Amino acid sequence: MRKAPLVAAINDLSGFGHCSLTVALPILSVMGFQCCPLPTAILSNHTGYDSCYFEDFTAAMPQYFQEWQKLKLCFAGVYTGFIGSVQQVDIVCRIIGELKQTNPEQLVFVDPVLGDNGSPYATCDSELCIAMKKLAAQADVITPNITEACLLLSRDYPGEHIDEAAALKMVKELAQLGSRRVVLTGVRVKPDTIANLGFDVAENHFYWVEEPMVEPGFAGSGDVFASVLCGSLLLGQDMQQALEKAAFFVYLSAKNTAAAGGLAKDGLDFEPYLKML
Ligand code: PXL
Repeated sequence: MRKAPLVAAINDLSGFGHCSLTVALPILSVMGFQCCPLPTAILSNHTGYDSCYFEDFTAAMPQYFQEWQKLKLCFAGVYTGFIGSVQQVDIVCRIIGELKQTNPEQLVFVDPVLGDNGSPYATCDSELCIAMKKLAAQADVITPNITEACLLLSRDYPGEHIDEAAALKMVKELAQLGSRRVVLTGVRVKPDTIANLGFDVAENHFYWVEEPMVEPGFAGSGDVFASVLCGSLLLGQDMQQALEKAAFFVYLSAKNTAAAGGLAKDGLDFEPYLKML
């Protein structure tokens, strides 16, 4: 039997609330990868609740990674999510550099987690945005939502509802940050749908995927979308197929979570659908 390819998942571990590593681990596992977590922080639950326990993992990250280096691991991909400080971005950039020496072909997938619905997360300041641009430049794929796109492009947030021309323009500007492919997530061109817009720089080609919008918007939906997209691209699927799979999985999970009365902050109950991946 073939050994499962390794993916290094650099993200926070939030014990409850369906986001970051608790989303990436099951999704990448069921898609056939050994998902190796490198936590950036450990939380009891994500920060969308009234309170949480938070343990910053910055000081441990270099040593933790050096132990992986002793094991001479070869990763098919590195997938980054929530990174809480400029110092952590520097550590992650160094890690990506070292991993690329072992496997120059490795997919570098960066979800530039900075904010949502027009609000930057508490950890996000202008220095972190500048640092995140540096990380985006090292990526093969970046997956900002509109809030994150505006933070990366230093421009005012226009709301989630933007027209198609504005979305295409935004994606092209994001590509100038240096990644080979860009996916702008959560684009609300029509009132009842939610779209994801991909752009491949080398092919100069746009990809557009749309699903019905399910209210309320569930926390961590972007993490579920990014995890499925990352797994699909690593499996060699093309951008259109990968976007469709990720968008449909989020839609199905959201439809059923909403029908069961799930709370927006508890995230997507995607577990019953994992086998579809
Ligand atoms: O899904 C984004 C995210 C990731 N990590 C932490 C968060 C959030 C969103 O609130 O709080 C810790």
